[in-house]
Amino acid sequence: RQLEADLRAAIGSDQLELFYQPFIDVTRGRVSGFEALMRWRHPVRGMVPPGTFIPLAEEVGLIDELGVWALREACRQATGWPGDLTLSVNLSPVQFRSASLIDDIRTALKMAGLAPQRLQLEVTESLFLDNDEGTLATLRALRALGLTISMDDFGTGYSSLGYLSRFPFDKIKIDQSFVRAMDKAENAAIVRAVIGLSSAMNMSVIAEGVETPEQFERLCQEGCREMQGYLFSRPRPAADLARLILRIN
Ligand code: G
Ligand code: G
Ligand code: MN
Ligand code: NA
Repeated sequence: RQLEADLRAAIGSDQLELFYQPFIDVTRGRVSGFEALMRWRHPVRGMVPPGTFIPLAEEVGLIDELGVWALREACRQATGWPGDLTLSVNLSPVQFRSASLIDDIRTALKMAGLAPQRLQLEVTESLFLDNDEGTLATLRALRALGLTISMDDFGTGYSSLGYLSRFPFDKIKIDQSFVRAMDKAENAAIVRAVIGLSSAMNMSVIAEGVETPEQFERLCQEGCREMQGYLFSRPRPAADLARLILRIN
């Protein structure tokens, strides 16, 4: 309860901050965009991880407010980046039940003056547990705004592959659990299959959680052209991004 009250108070205060982790276009060796990741510096508890406060926000009905804050803040910051870089923002499945989601996103883009084409939204497979037409309609409406949608943590959810044919995602993010264990033949086979599937369905693909040169090499051999992970950079505060772009690009 106390944490809930604290979170309520933290929204819009300087306790909440967005960190950013780059996507790397490995064929060109350049940063192609950044994923926004929330951080909460609690005045007493210190850093509270998003794995703790996002489920809490979902549970107590604060996720919409938190999500709107993150969208606006991220769009505002992204207008200061080179114009060819994508901004990727995570969306909770709970936000899809909000009647104002589409408006919230349109407003965030407009307030910041960010072109919709530069925004990517990351959704997870749990979105399809509800499996209703409403989810598909919302995804289509979001895409009609001009932004792109990626399937985050791909391969870890409960859903069937059916939703991939019912909704055309722009990008698949291969979950880090497969990348981490790619030295096992079965996992390498999964990664290969996902890359093949995405190519056959005209979706792009990115590997998450790339930590070692060996994983990088293997993924290159499998034809993976975009990657994200500690090998390139951990999530960093917004103030560090200019230096990070200079270091990599
Ligand atoms: O890097 P990390 O510890 O930041 O993220 C942990 C989890 O929290 C990930 O599953 C990530 O998708 C989620 N997360 C981080 N920031 C956000 C956000 O702004 N919105 C939502 N819905 N999830 C986020
Ligand atoms: O669920 P989502 O993919 O949005 O969450 C991304 C999470 O993965 C964040 O917590 C981020 O800090 C973490 N992450 C990003 N790159 C790496 C990596 O190379 N290794 C590990 N272990 N975690 C990573
Ligand atoms: Mn993500
Ligand atoms: Na992920």
